[in-house]
Amino acid sequence: MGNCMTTPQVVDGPGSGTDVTLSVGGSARGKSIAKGATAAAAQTPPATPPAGPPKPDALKLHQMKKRIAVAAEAISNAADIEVPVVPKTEIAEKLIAKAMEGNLLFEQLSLPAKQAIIRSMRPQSGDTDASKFYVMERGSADVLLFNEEWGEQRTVHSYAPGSSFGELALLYSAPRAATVKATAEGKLWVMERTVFAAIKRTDQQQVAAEKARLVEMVPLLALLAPEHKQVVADALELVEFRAGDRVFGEGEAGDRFYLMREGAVVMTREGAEVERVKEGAYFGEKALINASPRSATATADSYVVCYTLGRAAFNELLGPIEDVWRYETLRRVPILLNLSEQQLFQLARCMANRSFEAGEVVFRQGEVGQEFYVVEEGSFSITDQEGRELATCGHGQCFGELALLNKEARAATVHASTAAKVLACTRADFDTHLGSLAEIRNMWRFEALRKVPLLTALTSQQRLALCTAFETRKMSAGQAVIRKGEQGDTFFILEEGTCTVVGDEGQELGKLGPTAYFGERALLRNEPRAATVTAASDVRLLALGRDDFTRLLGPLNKLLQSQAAAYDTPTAKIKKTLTIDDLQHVAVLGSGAFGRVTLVCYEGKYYALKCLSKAHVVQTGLQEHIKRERLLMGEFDSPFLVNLVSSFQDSHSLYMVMELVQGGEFFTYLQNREAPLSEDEARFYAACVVLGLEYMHDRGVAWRDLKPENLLIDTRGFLKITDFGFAKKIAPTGKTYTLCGTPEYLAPELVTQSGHNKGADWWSVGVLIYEMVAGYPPFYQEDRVAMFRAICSTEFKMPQNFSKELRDLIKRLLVRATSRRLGCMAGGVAEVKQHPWFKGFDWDALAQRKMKAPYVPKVTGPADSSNFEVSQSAQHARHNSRYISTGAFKDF
Ligand code: ISQ
Repeated sequence: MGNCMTTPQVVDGPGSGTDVTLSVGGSARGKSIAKGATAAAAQTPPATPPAGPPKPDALKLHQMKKRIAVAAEAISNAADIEVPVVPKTEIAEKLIAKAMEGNLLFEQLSLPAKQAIIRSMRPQSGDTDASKFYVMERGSADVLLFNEEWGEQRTVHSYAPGSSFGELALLYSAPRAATVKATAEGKLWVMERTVFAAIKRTDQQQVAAEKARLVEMVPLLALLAPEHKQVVADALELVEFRAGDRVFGEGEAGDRFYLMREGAVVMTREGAEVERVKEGAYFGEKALINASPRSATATADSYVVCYTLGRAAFNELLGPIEDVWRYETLRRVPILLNLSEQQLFQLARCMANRSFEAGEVVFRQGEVGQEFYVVEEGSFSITDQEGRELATCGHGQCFGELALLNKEARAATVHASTAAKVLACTRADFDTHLGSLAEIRNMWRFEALRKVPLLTALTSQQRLALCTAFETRKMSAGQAVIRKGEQGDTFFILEEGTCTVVGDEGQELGKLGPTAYFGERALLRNEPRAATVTAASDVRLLALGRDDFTRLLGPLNKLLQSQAAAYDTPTAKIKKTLTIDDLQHVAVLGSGAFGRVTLVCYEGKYYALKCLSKAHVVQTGLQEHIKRERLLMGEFDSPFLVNLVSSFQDSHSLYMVMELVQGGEFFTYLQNREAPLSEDEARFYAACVVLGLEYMHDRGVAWRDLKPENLLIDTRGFLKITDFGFAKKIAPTGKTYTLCGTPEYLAPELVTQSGHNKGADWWSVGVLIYEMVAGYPPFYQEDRVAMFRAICSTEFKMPQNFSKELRDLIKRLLVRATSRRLGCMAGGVAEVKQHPWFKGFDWDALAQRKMKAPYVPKVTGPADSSNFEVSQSAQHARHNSRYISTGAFKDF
């Protein structure tokens, strides 16, 4: 909605800011800019910004225009982009290198990547455009800016040899808001966005792969889970040494370890060389365990580049390495599978080290079990009464685990078959630190059930009863869970993996992800199965038989019947393939460059119809975004997201029929208020967003476009997330690189394009909460480059009126390092929900929508569109650009 039905715009629209960009059309020709010519884009902030940094007063939301999203062109394969090599003088190379120094965009690049950029820059020729970055070698130019207040164009800055401008253009296509006019004959070097992006992407990927490879080599880290190795790799810092530099000295307390990227380091003991550590090797790793003295002196034998990580940083990220090892062992123990990462760490900390001699008995059959063991080293033999070996148990395996669940007698005897070490934990220890395992397993299931939309109306008591009745079933990819026409007697909830709903001809009707449920209709209505559901991956299901279903959900039969009947309500999918002629137009709800959103009527029910011009989508290269949006919306089903009901297309347009949300845009609501929100009000809205994000993140999807413009208020005052044009599934250890989002809300890792994931959404939550209570966003600067700099250096002022808890929450969300950002660490969304600012907030009541919203919009009937403000011109806007079919939307 920010961009109207905000299909993202690659080209930033006018009025979206005051980026200083080049006016094209001057007489710049050849390799030089002639005196008097107007030339290149100037997004670089003038040394003294003309209007000075805006005062918060000037930023009140109610004076703010809707902010438009930006997106860089996605590069599917950076290797396909040709990177030119343009010969230049040494002077020119040095000048370009100097101009790049201290520039945000080049900061994180490796030396070879910087050199590739310098080599690829070519002399400016012909007209300039907005997708380039320029370095001036000779000449001078003025930056001219028109400002409505001045009523004229003024020179706000001048460029001299060595000046650079246009770096914003390297991020995304920016608007032209100022003119650069040459004042003396000159020469410019130019860099194109796609070339820059290709060099940067290749560099980031190479660096990431190199770090991952190096981390993989260190035996101390071998046990870490892939996501923890990724955390370590991300935290590695680059350091350089000149030949002869001492890295550390013998006897010094070790505080960090090193991974060699380039060069060689010599290790000496009492002056004598003991080892040479070369490229690809590592040293000093014992420092990760403790500060024991270095056993040798390390000296750079040549120019050395290496990655390093300190123990303190490691501990801050993952905790002491010994606990991490224990954790890694524990997470492979089947009985503990359902414990959260936090609980496993807690358990790791409370387990004791025990050693056994070869032949020593750990426990005998018939004894009452008190302890549970995880093998660290050596092996154990499990034997029956007759001394027959039933099994053996080695590294990472456990035995005696039933002692954690009940006080039964041991069923076998266990003795050490070699000298062995174990981690041991008694039930009493376990109960003291974590509570009863049986209860924890139920609690975990309880939490899982809380997320099942069908069950939100159940009381906690009822849900708890369900937990014990569910039985876990595992199925392999390809197996049918239920078959159409069969008499069903089981209700399923998908815990892990994906299932496919299959039609009569074997065609895919839809995908189901974790928390999706199926099979209840056959039980409620005593009908045969209405569809076939197959496991699309290996899945874990919770199964509830007919008796338990009737017993436990029987009292709720009426409610379940009506929820099942909700399949026939406005959020239920429309089965028939619609055409635009099936829908009756009622009103326009929003409009933008791509098309518009209208209120429509179909068979007496009202919907929001988003209509996108195919020509526009193709012109702006956003086909993939739109297809992804359609696909993800089709999979989503949450009260905190706008749900998709149907989609179709014709020769001109793509259509998405959505549930109608009538309370208007949250942005409009904020704008029309006299004052910003109170913290209580903001907490309610933030919580709605947190639940919406939790739903998406649980499915591996990062949203990437949080802002008030993309939040709608429903008739009861709850927020719903709309616009999933930037939403993307990202693998748990994966990252994605293309910049997209709304400048004010971009996380630093998006600005620097250093790879991001769903952690970027938690940064945006920080921006949103700040903006709701302050009335303006934290990093806002008229000058975008200055704003991006402020974002990357997390420079913002905390308003006086923010409570202590709010300050703390914002400080923990607006953290540059994702590994230390709230929501991104081990505890995930729970870290946000449990923050003191949310103390006492009833998350359950909100999830069940049993809470009173601070504001309930006036809605007079199902066709009322009055909460949407649409200009006259938007009412009549037409989006009829011709589109010649290329098959680009065949899967829409
Ligand atoms: C109203 N209801 C649902 C979705 C919408 C998207 C854009 C504008 C209005 C809407």
